Amino acid sequence: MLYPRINRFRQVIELSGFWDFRPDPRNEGETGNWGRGFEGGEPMAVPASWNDQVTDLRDFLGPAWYATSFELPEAWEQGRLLLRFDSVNYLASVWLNGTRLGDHEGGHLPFSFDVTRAVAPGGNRLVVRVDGQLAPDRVPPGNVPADPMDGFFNNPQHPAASFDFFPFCGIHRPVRLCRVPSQSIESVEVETALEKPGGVVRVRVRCGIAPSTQVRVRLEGHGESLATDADISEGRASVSLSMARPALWSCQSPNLYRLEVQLVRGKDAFDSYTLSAGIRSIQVQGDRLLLNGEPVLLKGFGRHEDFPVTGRGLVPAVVVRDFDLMKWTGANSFRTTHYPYSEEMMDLADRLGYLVIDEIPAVGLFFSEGGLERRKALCAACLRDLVARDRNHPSVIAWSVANEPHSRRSAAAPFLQDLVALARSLDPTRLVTMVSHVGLEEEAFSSCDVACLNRYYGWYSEGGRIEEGCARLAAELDALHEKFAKPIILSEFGADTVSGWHSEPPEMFSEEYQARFLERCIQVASSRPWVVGQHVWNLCDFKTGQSIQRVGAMNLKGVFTRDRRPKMAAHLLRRLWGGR
Ligand code: GCB
Repeated sequence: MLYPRINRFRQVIELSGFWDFRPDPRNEGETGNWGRGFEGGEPMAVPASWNDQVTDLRDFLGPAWYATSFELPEAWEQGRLLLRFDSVNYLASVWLNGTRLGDHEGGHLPFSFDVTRAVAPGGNRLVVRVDGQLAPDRVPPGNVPADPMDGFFNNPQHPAASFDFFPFCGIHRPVRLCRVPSQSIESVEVETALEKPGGVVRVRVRCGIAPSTQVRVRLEGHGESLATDADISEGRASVSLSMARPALWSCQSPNLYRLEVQLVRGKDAFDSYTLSAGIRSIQVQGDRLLLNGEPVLLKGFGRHEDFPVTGRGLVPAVVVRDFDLMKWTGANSFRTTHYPYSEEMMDLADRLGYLVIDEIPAVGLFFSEGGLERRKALCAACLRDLVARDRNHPSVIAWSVANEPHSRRSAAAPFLQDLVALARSLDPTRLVTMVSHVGLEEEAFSSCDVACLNRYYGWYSEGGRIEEGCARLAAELDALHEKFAKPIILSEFGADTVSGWHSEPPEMFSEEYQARFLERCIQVASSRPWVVGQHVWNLCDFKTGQSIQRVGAMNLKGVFTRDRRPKMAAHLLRRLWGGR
């Protein structure tokens, strides 16, 4: 689904602002026809989570109703109108002027409705029902029955998520009304490759079929200006553009070209879509990870879309701030733990030269109960939508199909292997991985390009004994490498740390302990050339549910606090990674 753009053929109205909001704890709204409109709404900011805006709603996960109204500009009565939601967590049902447009399941990916006929020339009333409750048959799941095989995961928390972040709910990213030509560009897929004698950019376009139309593709930048036309057959066209000496995209030089796709009839264009294209290659060769043919080490973080008051809502300033903090530490990479991030964040990753492991919201997957087929179908749908959304980003180097699935059950390996195979078939140009906490027992590692391992020896085990923890980490990394014979990313390691708490010698929860812990883990990883990535958990402290594991309902493993102030460990990383 194309990200909305404004140009001479395409217009966008953003519907962000204060919407009317009404919780529906007794689930009366559907039978009471609240889709037509409802009384008694209170103001609620969109985009943002509702949980931290209003005291009484902190643990309320829905259902709840949002409503807003808008008038259509006169000039918009021509063309096709799409209503696009960038992210609503978790289940969204949408009505326009009393007509139910449809539903969408899944919290972090965009969906849209064609509202050309539903929209009225005068006033319009848009109503959205959001249900973010936790249930075993959702992805990610919640309220999962305890399983003796899962040890750590049986720690109850409130709300009962089976993942370690607060289950924020609401309309989390912008809602936009988009006007496109009645026959328009529907999708653009860009693939780049380094082939002798230079670089190739392949572009596939899908569009509404318009008679005697051609697709024109123009690539500009870095002293090049290439253009080519292609015929459309059954709504599809593809072109290849070659360059002898392309300006490659890399972390140090995130060179981007401007790629414009037009639909042309005769001499006249009637639709246009522009995006940035970066030419780079990514591959695994033996034990090494190669970017543009050169070994690369991923230095960076897991992160969360999480900020005070706005919860999981998109705050563009926080996106900029987080890139600034990462740059300051010298990081060049992150994983979208544990769900797809905003499209705005992915755009900045392209511009700023970050290498991204892009993850579907398959966190806390379990395999002991019924409902496996439904969970798998939801994961597959997320993967399809994520690849469709993010495949044009040069920053994305790998797809991650799961984080810490409860893989000790026999149903896990085939489930995960099928997802890995699906990712590969959707996009053969990138790496595919999954993130494990069972290590040597993770059978699905054998089908991945890179094995991602989360480890907290010296924290959840070997507490207070960093050296013992690191010895165990070293031994396990060696065994894993021996068994799977592929590069490994240490995809999480970290220690909860109360900002301002000090102790020497270092004790758990002190800034000294976190700094020592991270330094030693990084030494273990760095002394093994086949450990091609070190992602610290976490960039910033973030909100979780309540449990005895989480002081003040916070995961405090950030090297920055939730309001983005550095702990000692941030300064350490900056020294180790050569930050600015
Ligand atoms: C993990 C999870 C992450 C948690 C982290 C922790 O392994 O992947 O979601 O937040 O551990 O801090 O326990």
